[in-house]
Amino acid sequence: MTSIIDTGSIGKARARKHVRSLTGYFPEVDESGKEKWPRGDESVWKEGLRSADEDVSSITKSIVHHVQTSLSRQAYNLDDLGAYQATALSAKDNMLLNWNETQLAYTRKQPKRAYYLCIEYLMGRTFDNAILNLGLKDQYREGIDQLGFNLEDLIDKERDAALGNGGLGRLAACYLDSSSSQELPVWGYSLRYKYGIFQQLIAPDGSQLEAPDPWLEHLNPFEIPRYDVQYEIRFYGQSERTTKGRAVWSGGQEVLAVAYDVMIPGYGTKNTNNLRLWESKPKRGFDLQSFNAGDYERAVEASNSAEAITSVLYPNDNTTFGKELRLKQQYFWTAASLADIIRRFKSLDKPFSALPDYAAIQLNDTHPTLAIPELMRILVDEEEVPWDDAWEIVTNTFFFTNHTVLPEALEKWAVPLLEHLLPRHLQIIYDINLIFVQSVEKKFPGDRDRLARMSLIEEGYPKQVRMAYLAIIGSRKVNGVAELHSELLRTTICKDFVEFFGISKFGNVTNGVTPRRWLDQCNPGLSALITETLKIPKSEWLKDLKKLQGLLEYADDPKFQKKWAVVKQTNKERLAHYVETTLGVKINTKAMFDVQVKRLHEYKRQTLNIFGIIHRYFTLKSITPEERKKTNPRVVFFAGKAAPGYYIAKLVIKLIINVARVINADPDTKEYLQVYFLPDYSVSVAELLVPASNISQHISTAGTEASGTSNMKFCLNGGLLVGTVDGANIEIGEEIGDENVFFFGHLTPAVEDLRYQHTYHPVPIEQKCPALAHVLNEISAGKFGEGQTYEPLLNTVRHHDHYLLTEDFQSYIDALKLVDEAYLDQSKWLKKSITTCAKMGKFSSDRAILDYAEEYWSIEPLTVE
Ligand code: NBG
Repeated sequence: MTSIIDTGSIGKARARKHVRSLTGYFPEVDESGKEKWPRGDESVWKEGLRSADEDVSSITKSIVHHVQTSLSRQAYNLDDLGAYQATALSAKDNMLLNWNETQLAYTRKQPKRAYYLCIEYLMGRTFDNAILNLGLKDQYREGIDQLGFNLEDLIDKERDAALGNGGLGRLAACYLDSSSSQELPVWGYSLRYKYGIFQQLIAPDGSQLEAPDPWLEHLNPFEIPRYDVQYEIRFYGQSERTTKGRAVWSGGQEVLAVAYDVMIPGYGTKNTNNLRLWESKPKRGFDLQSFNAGDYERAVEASNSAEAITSVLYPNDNTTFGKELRLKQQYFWTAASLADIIRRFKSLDKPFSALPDYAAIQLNDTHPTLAIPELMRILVDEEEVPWDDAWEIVTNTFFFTNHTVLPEALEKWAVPLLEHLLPRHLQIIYDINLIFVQSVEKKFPGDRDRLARMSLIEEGYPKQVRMAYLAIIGSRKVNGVAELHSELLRTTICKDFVEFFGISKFGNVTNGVTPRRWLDQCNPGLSALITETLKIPKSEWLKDLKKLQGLLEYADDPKFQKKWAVVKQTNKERLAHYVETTLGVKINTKAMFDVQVKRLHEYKRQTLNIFGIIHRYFTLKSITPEERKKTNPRVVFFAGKAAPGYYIAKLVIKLIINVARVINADPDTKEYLQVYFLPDYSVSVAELLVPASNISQHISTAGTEASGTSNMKFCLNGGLLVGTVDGANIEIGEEIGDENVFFFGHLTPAVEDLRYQHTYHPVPIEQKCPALAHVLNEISAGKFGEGQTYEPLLNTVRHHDHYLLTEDFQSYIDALKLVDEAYLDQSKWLKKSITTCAKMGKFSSDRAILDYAEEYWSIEPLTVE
């Protein structure tokens, strides 16, 4: 076989063949100013254009059409999965119309846009949300029914898009939903991981096992591959300085970033934003020379290493890893996103100084911080903008949100690693740093400690780059995610920077959650009851959540309370059914449902909960059967994943499962206390758990949980909150009244001192907290399986007790006592539950995204007609 190779084209991205601006068309106008039709006969084109399927019969036609064409199947061989796929494709067709119009409107009107850079988006399922936001859920239900399927069964066939670990990624997903719903021009940028967060399996001994999550195994109906949107991304190589602060970066490895777009439909509007995910591809399929020389392995090596970049999501939450591949992911994603943003900006034909008027780039946590030196590189090296002007542009374009104060989550990258992988960026970081520390010296002459504290480079072996500091100095504004957290930032991590820049640079935007998914979709019964009670259309309160306050006047009404209780009971039964079909156990739905679901982490203190359960178990065992009958039966649910390398967190899972095994089997107590660990927690499992809780637990050591967002979801669904005075719990308490929350534990200002005492003046646990000591001793003694297994976990509490379990245990037990008492008076309880839901208006992600839009990004809504 012979072929002619154009050597000039090797390694070059192929030119796009069609004439468009990628996000819509720029129409030409004739002399009179009238828009010209780009080509062909306008009327023929227009006749061919598709319109939305809004009635049942066009919806069914579209579904059948997809069965026949896209899937090449027939009614004879169509299972639920196929029916789901065809239906999802038909919903996608509808969304696409709005998506196209939205992108066209953005291109034409050229508003300032915001770009939300987040390395994780925990989207969950899309189909249900799509038909809800399109306002076509009823029509789809009926159409599917006519075709002989059931909507809920089809919804169940969709796999979660689990491109995130926990709160950070789910928040990003809620914000996209709200940006479309509030008609704000926002795009998300992230990575298209081939494998999302691992699937969690539980071994018979209670150990967590991890399996890959090949979520793209089947067709993904909701993404649009954009093979025509590609950028070349460089790694390694050499950077040679030239003049005027510039350099030439060459050599190394080049890979391609290919775009996949995910449509984000707004609720009750045509506005449909975009989430652009990058996939890595080798620049050349494989090395032809090695292939011809018979070295096939070598030939595919380059291709494998390029594809590895976007193959897996790192399964760590609130911890950093320092691995080269992770740094590669971060650079690959930020470089591709910036190239895309800059290309779009350049098509406007404005000077670079205008970039901040057209683009606000949100750095969500430190993961995209490399965007700062990358934009400097583009402006200085490629566009020849003078350094100082470039820095002015950069510091007016970026915004930075910090999501944690945990030291183990604050990213630092080793200088030698950066130097190897991104030599030009390290030079730029050093240059930024020099100018910065010189200005610090000017403001605080001779304060060398301060210079060392504020430098972007941390001394040590090796030296490290402090990414949070780079994000702070390279951004226009910085914020935390709840009042307490933002205040902690200002007084700890950012203290020196507040003194340098002034307080106005450091704000707060309390997190929020989308009420579409987290109330209407997951709790249709409650949503219907609210609509019927408020006597306004659902679309009104779902977009203006403060309207829930209208429920307050019914909080005491016994008839309303009864309806409220029926909804909760139905949700509990729905959850029990799920548990029965997945775990094969029957659950007492008359008992109080108590839920703690979140990533397994020592600071979140699932330990406090399981130790509390053991304590309760011993107490139940110690009383007479008669006395037991007077207690409040409780079913406790846990769910959550542990990072695969997080040994202590995995031991906690094992302990929970083995404690559950003993307690659930004890004939004396099993009517009064049951414990379940639901494996493989996900957005979809949360959608079942959240509406079913009577209480939920958010019990982190004070000052450690930046915000928490599941607390908001549970409260929005009328579940009461047991919590520490931490993160967003505090603001929830302020909104709904402390009398409706079960708060306990030490407050943030006490924590530092307590830790000091633990280190320098330790008191034995037997003395400090006898009840907890008893629990730990029983675990050691083998009450819940081989005691030795748990020693490393128990020792974290016995020695040092960094997360202060010994300090908070007694008040935790007391708080749960109050919960039991309160639950006995159902009418009062229901009033609390209704009040809680009614006062959750503040915690809508619509409010949060509007805060960002107005106070940070300066972008405005643009309604797509
Ligand atoms: C998490 C915090 C949560 C917070 C979410 C969303 C990280 C780094 N941070 O408390 O731990 O709710 O971010 O802001 O994942």
